[in-house]
Amino acid sequence: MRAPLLLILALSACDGAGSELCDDGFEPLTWYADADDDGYGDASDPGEVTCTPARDQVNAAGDCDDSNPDVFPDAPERCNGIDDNCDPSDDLTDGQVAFNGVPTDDLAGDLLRRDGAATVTICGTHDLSNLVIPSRITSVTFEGNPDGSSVLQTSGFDMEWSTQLTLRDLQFDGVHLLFAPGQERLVKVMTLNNVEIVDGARIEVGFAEGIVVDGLTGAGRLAAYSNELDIKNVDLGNLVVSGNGDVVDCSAEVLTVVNSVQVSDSEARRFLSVAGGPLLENMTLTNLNGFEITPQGRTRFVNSPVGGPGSSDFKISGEQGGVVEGLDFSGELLVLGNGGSVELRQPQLHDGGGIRAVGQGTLRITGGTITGQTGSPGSVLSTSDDNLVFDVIVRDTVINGNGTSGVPLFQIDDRDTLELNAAQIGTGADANTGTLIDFGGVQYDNTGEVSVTCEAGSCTEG
Ligand SMILES: [Ca+2]
Ligand SMILES: [Ca+2]
Ligand SMILES: [Ca+2]
Ligand SMILES: [Ca+2]
Repeated sequence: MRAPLLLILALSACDGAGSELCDDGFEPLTWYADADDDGYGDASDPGEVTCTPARDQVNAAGDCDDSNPDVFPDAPERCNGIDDNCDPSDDLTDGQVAFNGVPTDDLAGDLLRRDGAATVTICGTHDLSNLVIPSRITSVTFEGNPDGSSVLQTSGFDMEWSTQLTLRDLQFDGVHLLFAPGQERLVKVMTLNNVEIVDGARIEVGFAEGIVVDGLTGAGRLAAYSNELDIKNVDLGNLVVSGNGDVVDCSAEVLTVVNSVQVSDSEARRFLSVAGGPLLENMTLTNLNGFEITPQGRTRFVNSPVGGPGSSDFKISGEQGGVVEGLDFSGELLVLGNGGSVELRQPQLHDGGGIRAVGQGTLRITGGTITGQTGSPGSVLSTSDDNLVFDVIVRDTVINGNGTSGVPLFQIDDRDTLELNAAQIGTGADANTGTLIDFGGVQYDNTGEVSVTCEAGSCTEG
């Protein structure tokens, strides 16, 4: 008896008219057009009561800008000159901060009262010196305006402990020391995303498990003491990563630099001194002045040219006994022995350069190509005239001169040794002297394939 009646009710309800029930037994809802797909319908839409809403209709209203998916009721209020949360009374304006998207005059109190993740939005310039970030705040993000107009000033945060600290879209103007003697660590992962560290400012991080830098500029300083560094899009004139020579227990460190440009200034040299072997990929190192690296372990260059215009010198120090792999270099390369050894694997040294080995140590060159004859004192490879012994061992390497008449390919001090093993003299050697080895004023001529050992003023072919 009842089944036919229910069928009739259902059929009549689906026309949306009256207060009758829909197929699912519920009353029809009011639906609003949501053109920007943020889940809130256009505030100006009076709505449609229906059981069968259109694809772009939602049953929440109040979107004050249905063309902007970032604007809707309860959206975080940002420093952007517009009302993000459809509450015109609390727009975030210049000189204000917001806590988790809500403008506040009591940031310290908000942090004390809450736990979990916190986002502090900075509009304009703010001094947040001595802000206390309690340990219940597990993740804190300081974010500004993507246009770079937000400035975070601080003489330091008082962080008890947070698993993550993020700085995003702002200028950092102050000092922040994220480590303290006697404390194991204050932050687990620090992320810098589109941050400018202004001249004179510095961020120093210790005991972080990871540091992620994606978009860093400015003349300030980042000094990091971390187990693992993942650095992207670095453009910083005064970068110090991985310590200043007194890094403790750096053997586990990993440094990855990808798609970065223009690391320059002498301070930047230290970021390559990473024990676990930094990987530098798709990176350009130019304008190097006194840039010096002390490789530890294996430093790898992948599609990352070094030197070129504006570079006055580039030094590799052997004191840690490291390997430099895939160095793509134009300029004069100074290898400082410093009592240790440097190994260049598969180097590509271009015209205009040359290698000068200075001091005491060992230089091994394996594979690759060395071209150029304009380095001091004019040879492709030379050792300094001093009282110290430098051993140079070249294996499976193509050596090209540039054809300058009378300039020996190798200029070796008579205290030093040179071993050429399956090295190949390639193009550009002068017809008369291109394969000449000047050994302490005594010259030896080798033609074609070279397999020769010179030691203490004498060379033997074999
Ligand atoms: Ca909407
Ligand atoms: Ca919207
Ligand atoms: Ca706003
Ligand atoms: Ca608002």
